[in-house]
Amino acid sequence: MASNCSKMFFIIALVAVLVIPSSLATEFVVGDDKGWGLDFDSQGWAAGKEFRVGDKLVFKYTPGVHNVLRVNGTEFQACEAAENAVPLVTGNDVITLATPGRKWYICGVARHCATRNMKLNITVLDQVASPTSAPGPNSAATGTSASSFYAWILLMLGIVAMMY
Ligand SMILES: *[C@@H]1O[C@H](CO)[C@@H](O)[C@H](O)[C@H]1NC(C)=O
Ligand SMILES: *[C@@H]1O[C@H](CO)[C@@H](O)[C@H](O)[C@H]1NC(C)=O
Ligand SMILES: [Cu+2]
Repeated sequence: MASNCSKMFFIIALVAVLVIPSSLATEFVVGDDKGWGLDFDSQGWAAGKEFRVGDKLVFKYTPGVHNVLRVNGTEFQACEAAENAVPLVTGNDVITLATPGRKWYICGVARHCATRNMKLNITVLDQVASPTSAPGPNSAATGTSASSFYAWILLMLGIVAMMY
């Protein structure tokens, strides 16, 4: 028969399973308190930060004054996006870093990129493996996040099972 105690553990386990994977992702506010603005110190801001798949970049600025364009390396160097590129314009633009590799962002308003350094390039790394995830025979480098997630579920289910 389920006691109050085991019910409590079940709830704790559920919360852990739901909360822990998302807490591994980091949200980076570009420019921190200053936000995304003129004379952006790209190198300074990015220095010492580790960007990983699943993390988010938040570009904060006054709408209409700036915008955010995702560009490639060539466009970044030239400070010019493709003709059909659609800028993010809300002033609170959230970009989820979905794939590893180099990423480039510029402001497309006036000549903010070319003359006021409104450009940001980062390198996104693979998701970090959780120390609780035991590497299984089928675990690939890209599968570490999913397997640590399932390891947590198994662990929590095990705890719940022991309570009954
Ligand atoms: C970047 O995008 C442009 C189109 O705007 C394309 O012509 C160019 O080949 C791309 N460069 C790279 C390195 O992907
Ligand atoms: C950003 O671009 C500069 C110059 O192109 C390069 O030296 C730097 O390594 C890049 N940074 C990242 C994080 O890719
Ligand atoms: Cu701008």
